[in-house]
Amino acid sequence: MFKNDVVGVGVIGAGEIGAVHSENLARRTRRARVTAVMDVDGERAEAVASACGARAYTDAAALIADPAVDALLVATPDATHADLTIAAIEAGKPALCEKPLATTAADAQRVLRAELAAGRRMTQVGFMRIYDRSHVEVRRLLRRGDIGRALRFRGMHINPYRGVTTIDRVMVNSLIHDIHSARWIMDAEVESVFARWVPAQPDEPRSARFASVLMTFEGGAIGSMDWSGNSNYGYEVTMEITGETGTAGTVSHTSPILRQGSRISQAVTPNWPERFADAYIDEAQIWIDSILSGQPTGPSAWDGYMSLVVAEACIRSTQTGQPEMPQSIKRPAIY
Ligand code: ISE
Repeated sequence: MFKNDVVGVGVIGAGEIGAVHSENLARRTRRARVTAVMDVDGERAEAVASACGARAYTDAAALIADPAVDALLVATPDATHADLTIAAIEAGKPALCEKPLATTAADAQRVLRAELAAGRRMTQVGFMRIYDRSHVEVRRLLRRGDIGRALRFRGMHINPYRGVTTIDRVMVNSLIHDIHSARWIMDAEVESVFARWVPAQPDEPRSARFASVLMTFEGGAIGSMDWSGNSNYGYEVTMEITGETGTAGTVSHTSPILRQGSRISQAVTPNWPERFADAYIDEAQIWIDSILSGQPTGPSAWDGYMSLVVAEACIRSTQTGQPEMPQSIKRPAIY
């Protein structure tokens, strides 16, 4: 099926994350090559395509139909993710869809229906933190029983300033990572959420500077997620699990600790491409290997859907001021 046992990847969306994935797939991933790059901005498509030795497109349907494209990487604006992923499924081509899978749970459900019609999982969702080596190590300790039963999840997600955003977009686009991390590491669904936030602009009540979410999980564990949209120092993501006999947490930064002039200091990653550079590389390799083996792996469309179900419960909580419970459909057998 794959010429020379190499997967030809069509990248849809040549923006910041699309360029990261294109570079990784073209230069750092075994048995993959970028054969096509699409962007509505023809110059941007051409720039990324030429760097990969690929064909440039401005039309997604034409790229998806290209016989040199065996699989799709969807890296376009969030609102287009579901339609493009469905188009890939209907073309019989697996897709790695950047998070979020959609901007609503109902839209993500359309992707579930497309996979159910195809009779198999064909989509991996870009929750790349589960490939971050520090996150992988925490999960290994937890699964080995080193800290006993997981009782509490804590997620911290600190962003540098990238413009004013709303609390609704924070839940769907940014905290969606922490929601997936919580479900993944706790191996449990979220039972209830209580969300509060601090506006970034006093005259824009749903603008977001900080947000905090309290969570309960099926099985009785609890959790919290803290988000910032303007750190004034860089980018920091941590995940910490407290169990019956101890706590396991990720390492924020791996840069050297400098002791000098009566100060101790450590460089902080400026943003997500730097902090998760290795995770994106591992994510791409695992995705390509899963395509070649025919064994889907990683976050599924179901994970993409459930993360949005929880994100929408968080949004409801910001509207009602009360705890809210995620409401999902029954999990189909293929997931
Ligand atoms: C961005 O889209 C990402 O996926 C980053 O991982 C996250 O930290 C950031 O807040 C999002 O906007």
